[in-house]
Amino acid sequence: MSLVELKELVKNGKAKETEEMVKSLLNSGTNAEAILTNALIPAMDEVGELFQKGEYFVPELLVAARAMQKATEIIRPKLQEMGVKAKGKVVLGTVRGDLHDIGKNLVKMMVEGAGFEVVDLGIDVTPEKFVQAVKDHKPGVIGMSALLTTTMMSMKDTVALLKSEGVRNSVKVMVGGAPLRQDFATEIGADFYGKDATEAKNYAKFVYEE
Ligand code: B12
Repeated sequence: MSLVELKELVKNGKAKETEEMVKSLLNSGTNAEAILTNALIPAMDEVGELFQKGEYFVPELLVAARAMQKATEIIRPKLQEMGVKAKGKVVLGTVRGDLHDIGKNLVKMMVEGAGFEVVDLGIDVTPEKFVQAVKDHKPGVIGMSALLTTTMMSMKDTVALLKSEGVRNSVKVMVGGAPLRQDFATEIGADFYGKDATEAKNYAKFVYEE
């Protein structure tokens, strides 16, 4: 029973075994922060790398995410008791008119896996809702996802509304989704275009480390 073994279980998406191992590690006195920092986060980092290299596909990501979720459910209350703070806050959503959320959920999983708090606004999120969430939650980053060429333009509207509501400078904007490219992100005034969930996570880390 070790953190190395736990990391392997999460990487391989063994949810039940992950849950049991986390419980027994806690019972034997391993602290929750060590479990998060030395096993769970590195596991998701490796999962992201395997995905980028083309060795893992969406199903492997999803089972790893489920194992990670089981583990975090158990340790979250312990972390709160210990006063461990999230690394930062990220607001995520799929844009107005768009119901595709598989990619957005993968981004959520990687960003949460890296120790951030994620406010997930779900699908079909209007520019008004994004702006309201920025005002309410004061995230360092917002991430918008779009899978339809027809809904991409809503990202532009959101950036414009952030500006006209005077909150554009308080938050970094990242965008992603299969039909997007860097030139579109640049054109609409987003700060970052990420081609996958790992890039999203790395950008959130970059923003909070700056
Ligand atoms: C699954 C799917 C659906 C499901 C969605 C289920 C769900 N809960 O998401 C359902 C059946 C509901 C659906 C509906 C429709 N779909 Co659809 N759908 C797809 C499909 C097959 C897969 C999309 C997917 O999940 N990919 C896997 C994920 C992991 O990839 P991803 O989203 O790109 O995310 C990755 C990156 O892009 C990035 N990323 C994503 N978001 C973000 C955000 C940030 C901030 C960052 C940094 C990175 C990032 O990270 C992710 C992980 O690495 C695609 C075809 C395809 N093969 O892509 C069509 C597709 C997207 N759909 C399409 C269409 C047309 C539709 C419909 C209009 C069909 C219809 N006539 O009803 C409706 C629209 C509904 C709506 N209003 O949104 C077209 C879009 C064409 C276009 N260019 O606009 C596609 C391309 C199919 C096609 N070839 O025609 N769809």
